[in-house]
Amino acid sequence: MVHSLTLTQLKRLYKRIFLIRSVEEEIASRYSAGKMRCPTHLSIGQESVPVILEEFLNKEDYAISTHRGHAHYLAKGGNLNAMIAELYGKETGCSKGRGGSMHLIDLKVNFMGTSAIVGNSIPIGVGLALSAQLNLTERISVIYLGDAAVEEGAFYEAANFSVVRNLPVIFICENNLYSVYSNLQARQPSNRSLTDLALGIGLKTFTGDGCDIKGCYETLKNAVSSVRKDKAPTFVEMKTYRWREHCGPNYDNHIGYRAESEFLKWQNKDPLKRLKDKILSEGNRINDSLLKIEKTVLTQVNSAFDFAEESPFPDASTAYSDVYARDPNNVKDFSTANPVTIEEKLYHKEDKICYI
Ligand SMILES: Cc1ncc(C[n+]2csc(CCOP(=O)(O)OP(=O)(O)O)c2C)c(N)n1
Ligand SMILES: [Mg+2]
Repeated sequence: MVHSLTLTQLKRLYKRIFLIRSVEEEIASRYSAGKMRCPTHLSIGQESVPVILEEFLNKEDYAISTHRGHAHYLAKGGNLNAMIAELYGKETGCSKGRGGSMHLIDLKVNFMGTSAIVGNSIPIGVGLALSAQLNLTERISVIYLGDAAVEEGAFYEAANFSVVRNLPVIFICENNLYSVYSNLQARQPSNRSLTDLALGIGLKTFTGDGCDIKGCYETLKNAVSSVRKDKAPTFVEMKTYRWREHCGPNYDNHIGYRAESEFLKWQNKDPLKRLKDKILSEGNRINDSLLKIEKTVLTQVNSAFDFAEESPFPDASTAYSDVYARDPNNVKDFSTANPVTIEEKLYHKEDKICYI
């Protein structure tokens, strides 16, 4: 035993955090090749919260997330190959190549989607909690959000509704201190925390350090129990830090919106490294078993990239399937040799074709 976690549990957590870290490091190293054409928000440094939370979730529970959602999707059990293929815009992607990094979904594991619009997934997650309650299920709904999403009107409306209706919802706020380049200090009064705001709405609240594996485990365990057993809509503020730029694969401390010393302070608290050190302190022979875990994971990651690279792009004739809006003046039907607008095609051929 290390703290209250068994060695088996620690190794399981390590494998899953290592997987997410490796996937995102690989995205970062391959990004400049230009094959992943979507904007990509990495959460390197922030991975432990969703992985530890997953220890207390069931497959039936819902989860919904944000523009920075790779870790949330993978922690919930989202298909890795389909995620990487999505970043490559391929037909085998989880959104059939139409969504990219910010639109991940895997309904098989009740990962209900991610969105580029800050705060947008919050009311949807509360709606999922309402459906769970109305259908008399034991499901809970997990809503991942960033610190900036707490500043959106949608948060207040949805959080208030969840309190009024006592919904089985848990707001997991990953407070990484920044909204793009703006520190919280520039956005909130110094004497008010995000947890205070949530408390004021009537949510049950918890605060924790996302880099402290044991503390994070205890906090999330209690928070999930508060939703599941005490039936209280709950808000968890987890302090964390993104290592790389807001959007893209690079480090950007040199541009001046945050200090290198701040970055180093957080990097020194790397949850993956701390976890590895804890496991290694358990005995001499453990190093081999960690190496084995790492090798298996890296094979899995490489094969996901191979899968994505080898997958076909969606056929041009399907360009208007599964989309909700189009500009009729600018829409071409690529299924014909000489593309015409859909309106022209309908006019000329009187086909009954539904493109939207
Ligand atoms: C409604 C809306 N406003 C602004 C933006 C531009 N934007 C994209 S991400 C982001 C910052 C979000 O910060 P936070 O919620 O803390 O998440 P983080 O990026 O730190 O993970 C902003 C302002 C947007 N996408 N949607
Ligand atoms: Mg943030």
